[in-house]
Amino acid sequence: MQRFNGNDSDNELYTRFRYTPINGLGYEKGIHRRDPSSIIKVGDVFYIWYTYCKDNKSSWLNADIWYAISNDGVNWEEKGPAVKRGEKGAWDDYSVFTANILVAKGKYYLTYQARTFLEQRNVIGMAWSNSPAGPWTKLPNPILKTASDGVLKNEHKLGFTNVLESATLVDGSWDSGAVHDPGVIVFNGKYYMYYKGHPIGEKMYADSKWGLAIADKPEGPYLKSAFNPVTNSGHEVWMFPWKTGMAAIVDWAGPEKGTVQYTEDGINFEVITRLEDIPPAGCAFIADKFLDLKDGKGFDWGFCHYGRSDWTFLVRFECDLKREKVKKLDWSQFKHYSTIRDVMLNPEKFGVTSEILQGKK
Ligand code: AAL
Repeated sequence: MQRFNGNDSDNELYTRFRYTPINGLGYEKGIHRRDPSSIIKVGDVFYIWYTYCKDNKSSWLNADIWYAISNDGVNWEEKGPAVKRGEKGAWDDYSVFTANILVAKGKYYLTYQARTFLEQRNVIGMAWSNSPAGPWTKLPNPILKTASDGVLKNEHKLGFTNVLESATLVDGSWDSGAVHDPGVIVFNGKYYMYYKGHPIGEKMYADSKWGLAIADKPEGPYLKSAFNPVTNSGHEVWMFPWKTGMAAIVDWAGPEKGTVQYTEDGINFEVITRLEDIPPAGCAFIADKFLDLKDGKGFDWGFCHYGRSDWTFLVRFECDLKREKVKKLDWSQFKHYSTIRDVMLNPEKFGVTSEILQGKK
């Protein structure tokens, strides 16, 4: 009890997640939709951006950034490309993907990953617009790059191969292999871009952490923090204003995976609670994400992706991370309680059918 810091029911950053299909952006053979951005509301219309890819060799390379709109958050209309990859020879000529949105000073900014066909290490690009519906103007140069140390085998010749699957010749620092999942949040009058880094090294896929790069203006320059990495864990980045600071949902990689953390200054993070069944690549409708109010109120719905089917698709979730909202904590709200993922995936292997697993005859 000495290390007991409160009941889950009293912990404002504790929640369970409930999932429902999205009309218009759900499973579709032949198209990957993945890595959704934060959702914004402009007038009466919700907007979301995501990776759109028709290549079944990878769900994020050979891709562009598309967007969709909705009036109710459940029924969505896909509008088409927002930012497309560049001409052959450009630093974004192979893929633009994993976008996030920033709204600042009456303009809209998309931050995203970009790749050429030949260079395995990706960069982060930015495009801006006067309207969430575009047209988007790309900044001429990347706004963030990987650290340049570390050496990959055949680094400039591998073409399609993902950096995370390439052989390492020399280990590099924590964000030498990739700078991923860029997302900007307005904090203390500045633009705090959090991103995920992978090191060049044998275990680069497992050892991701998050970094911070700060700018005075929305379009940068973004300077990497001297305190990087600011987390010791975490895969897809998910930050939101919370009370006077910010909260982070730290998923999937590292000793503090599956936690919600709080930071008062944007640099020092502490674990507040643990969560299960976290939305993969989750992003939410965070109404105050760019307002810098020092009174972050949280959110109660968003999007994520399901990435283990032949074609990746988007899924909606509801949760109880909105301050002062009564939480739904009953175990029936958490359908994965008392389950095992491998059994759910292949029930026949365990001598049952999926109907039996769902409690049906
Ligand atoms: C996601 C994100 C980045 C990676 C890939 C597509 O989980 O972390 O976007 O590059 O997978």
